[in-house]
Amino acid sequence: MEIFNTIPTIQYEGAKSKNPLAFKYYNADRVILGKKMKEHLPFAMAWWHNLCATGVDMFGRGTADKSFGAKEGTMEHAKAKVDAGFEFMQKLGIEYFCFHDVDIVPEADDIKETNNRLDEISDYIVEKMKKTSIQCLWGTANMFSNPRFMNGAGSTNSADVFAFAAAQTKKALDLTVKFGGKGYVFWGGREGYETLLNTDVKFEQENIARLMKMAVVYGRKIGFKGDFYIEPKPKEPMKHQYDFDASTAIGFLRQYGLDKDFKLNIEANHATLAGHTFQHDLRISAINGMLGSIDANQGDYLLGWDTDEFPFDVYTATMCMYEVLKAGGLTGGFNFDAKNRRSSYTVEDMFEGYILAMDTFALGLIKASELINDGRIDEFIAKRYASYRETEIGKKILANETSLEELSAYAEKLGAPALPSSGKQEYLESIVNNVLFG
Ligand code: XUL
Ligand code: CO
Repeated sequence: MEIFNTIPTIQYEGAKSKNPLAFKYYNADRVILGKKMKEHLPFAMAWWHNLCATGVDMFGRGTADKSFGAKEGTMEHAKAKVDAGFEFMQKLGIEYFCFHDVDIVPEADDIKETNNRLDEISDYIVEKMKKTSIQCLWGTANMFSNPRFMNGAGSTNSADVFAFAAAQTKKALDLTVKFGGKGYVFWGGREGYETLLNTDVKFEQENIARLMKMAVVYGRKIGFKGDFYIEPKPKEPMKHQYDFDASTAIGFLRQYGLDKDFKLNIEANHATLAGHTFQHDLRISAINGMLGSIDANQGDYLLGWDTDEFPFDVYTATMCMYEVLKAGGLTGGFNFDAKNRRSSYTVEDMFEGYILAMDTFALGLIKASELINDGRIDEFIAKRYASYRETEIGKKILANETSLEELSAYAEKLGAPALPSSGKQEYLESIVNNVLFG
């Protein structure tokens, strides 16, 4: 039975189309830099926002009806969400989904019962996957919503809660493998703290690493060949989240010997909450060989929290795709960890959010490829560091063949060095506008 019966399959109609239910820029088979758009942009639907979130906020209950014709909190509802999700993805041409364990079934009081429900729903999902060839991008365990996780999961002060988190991680890994998922995510959830007056940071961080190591051992044992990911976020829900940003997460992974199995899942709105640009965290991940996957959304510069908006900012999407293209693509994909605004509560809004997001990233891809083909930025950067390649002293520095003594003797002879060449930021920004707007 068709659930979204007022919505057609969404087609590419081109930039001149005024049809709200059509793509203006996302043309799946269009080839950009030798690859189809859909190969550059493996888009994923986030189960939680799209099929579960109703627009509840601190001041009011939900506005959107996500019952899909079934009673909330039942297995019938869980199945209706599967039906709705697969129809939604098919109508948009989305080839992947991402999920938390408790997005796909209502959580029971007892983990054995929750796991039985997960077995039942995952059989149902696998059937749908076979029929549609839709795949799983990544799975994860929700170890932050239930009150037992108030002090964290891996970082909790309770050994029993730690054991419970391990049990949920095990099951979520089983499901990810059952779905053939490419990745497994650890978003820090409540792994952080509010005050050092009650917190042993070293103890907590070591315990998070223990949980992650057990996940790697178990995952590899059951045949998980994909990447584990940390998804950095600086704050919210905790004041101090341990996985603050890409640099912090990379340092943590290296410290605990997890860097061979883990990469990062970079979320735009998390990077901006950390006081970085999205592009910054992508670059830091990429240069460390850890750019795995992306949670594609955007925040609001006027609001200091995680608003998870559908991406609309073409400059940001362009610079994101510039990083992705330069990194040679993602091993993961683009998960729209985004939700409609509370007052956009209709079924059309659900589709229009994804159309906006997919078109924004398609535009970003087109414009990033144009920036690369234009070549002026690459050329400028290459010239900017030329003194290291073109002068004797520069070559020595790069070859690690000099010392403070030698450089100090050189500096004395030099007197005052000439100013370095101009950074030309305004000129470069005008190139970006020129490429974007012609
Ligand atoms: C929270 C967030 C999560 C993770 C998965 O800010 O981004 O939805 O992506 O747990
Ligand atoms: Co996310």
